[in-house]
Amino acid sequence: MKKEKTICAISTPIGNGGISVVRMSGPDSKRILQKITTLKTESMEARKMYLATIKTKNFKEKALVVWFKEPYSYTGEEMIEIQCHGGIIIANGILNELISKGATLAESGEFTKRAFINGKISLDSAEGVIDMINAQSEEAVKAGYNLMTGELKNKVNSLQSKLTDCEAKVEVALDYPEEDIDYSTSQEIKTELLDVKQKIDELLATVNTGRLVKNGINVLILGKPNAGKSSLLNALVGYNRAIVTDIAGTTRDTIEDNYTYKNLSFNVTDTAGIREAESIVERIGIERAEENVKSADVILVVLDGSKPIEKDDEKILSMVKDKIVLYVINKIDLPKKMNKTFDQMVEISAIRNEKVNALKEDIYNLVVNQNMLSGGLLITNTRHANALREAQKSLKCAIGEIEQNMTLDLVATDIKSAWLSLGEITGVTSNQEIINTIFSKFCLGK
Ligand SMILES: Nc1nc2c(ncn2[C@@H]2O[C@H](COP(=O)(O)OP(=O)(O)OP(=O)(O)O)[C@@H](O)[C@H]2O)c(=O)[nH]1
Ligand SMILES: [Mg+2]
Repeated sequence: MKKEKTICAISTPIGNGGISVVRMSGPDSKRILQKITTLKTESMEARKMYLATIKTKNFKEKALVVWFKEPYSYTGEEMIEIQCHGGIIIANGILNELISKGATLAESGEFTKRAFINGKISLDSAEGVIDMINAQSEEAVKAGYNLMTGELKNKVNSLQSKLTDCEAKVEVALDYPEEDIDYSTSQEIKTELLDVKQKIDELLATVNTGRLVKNGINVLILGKPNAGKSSLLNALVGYNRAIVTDIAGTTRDTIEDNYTYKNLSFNVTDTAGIREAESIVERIGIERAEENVKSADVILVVLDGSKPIEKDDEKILSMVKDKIVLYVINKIDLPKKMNKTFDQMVEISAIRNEKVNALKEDIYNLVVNQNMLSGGLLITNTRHANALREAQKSLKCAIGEIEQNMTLDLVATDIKSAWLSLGEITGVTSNQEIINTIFSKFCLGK
């Protein structure tokens, strides 16, 4: 068997800080460490921290060193962690020294990939790790944690084992073709398949909430020029992100920022005021605003409350049909001239920061299904959702075939397909290319 390379990387962010962590994983970890320290690595005990002098080509450092014995480590291999003083020069110097003594610089996500290959974690758990790291809100951390600790994996494994039982029953019947499969056996299989299908339905029902939790809620601000859109963006994010002037057409491009509310992340996009524009730059800006309508989870249509509805407002009202819309009547500090009311309407003053929190609450209530935020399992990953949908399709076929008394070979094939699709979630049936793509999106040193 080919000997694995020993890899190393800096696992902490590059920059000044209290400490930096340099990690090494692979069969030569301890030997390589020995070459750069006076510590007697032979007598090290696993998972104990040692104060060691580290010698590099150009400097010495006092660092804390831990050895993890195979297979009791993150990657499942021999591992060394060196906690040195924070700072780019020290961590880089140690890293280069490890490389000069035989280690190889790790690729992005290679530690976690090795953990997966060595059976320490499933593919979905690995994705949970990266979701935890990239989380923009506390709810996203919770969802990542559930994934990382195997909630989905356990569910998928139990569904797969139910399918294996069904398949076994079908195979038995196939082995005795002279005896027709009796009605009660086929009903039994059907009931079990329906049960698996139902459980997949329940998981799929969480996809939308899962996406909102993981990626944040896309809030798009639309309105005619000078309605106060950029003032609203600033009020929502809590600082002067966008330029505000009394000149109509101030914002030309889309401007994005985000805020958190009730542990969720909201991605806000301010846009160019919509009107019949003469300038090419402004027209492109307006097109961009229009393109954003599709991917918005909620649209805030900002109307100037100190003016009656105008032609430009009418155009905007027609653009947002079929979308979740909240009508924001701005400038309530001025005498009211707005002559129209809406079902979903909030009156605010963006520049005085009045009722902006109430608006945040309304946005939250419009898009968030609170029942689904009880800390339960959410499907946050498109790859998982697609695998579940594929499994669902195969199950529907299998159930239909049983109902129509079709040949059992077909039923067996479809049950197997559903099983294979589910296996892609945990990685047992995923191909190498998919696995490589997933890990390449990880950060260096993870
Ligand atoms: N009185 C009052 N004026 C406001 C309020 N919000 C915004 N304004 C004023 O309205 C003008 C336009 O504000 P912006 O936030 O730049 O408006 P906008 O919709 O982004 O405009 P464009 O970028 O040109 O499309 C500025 O002079 C703001 O000070 C408000 O709540 N009350
Ligand atoms: Mg603006």
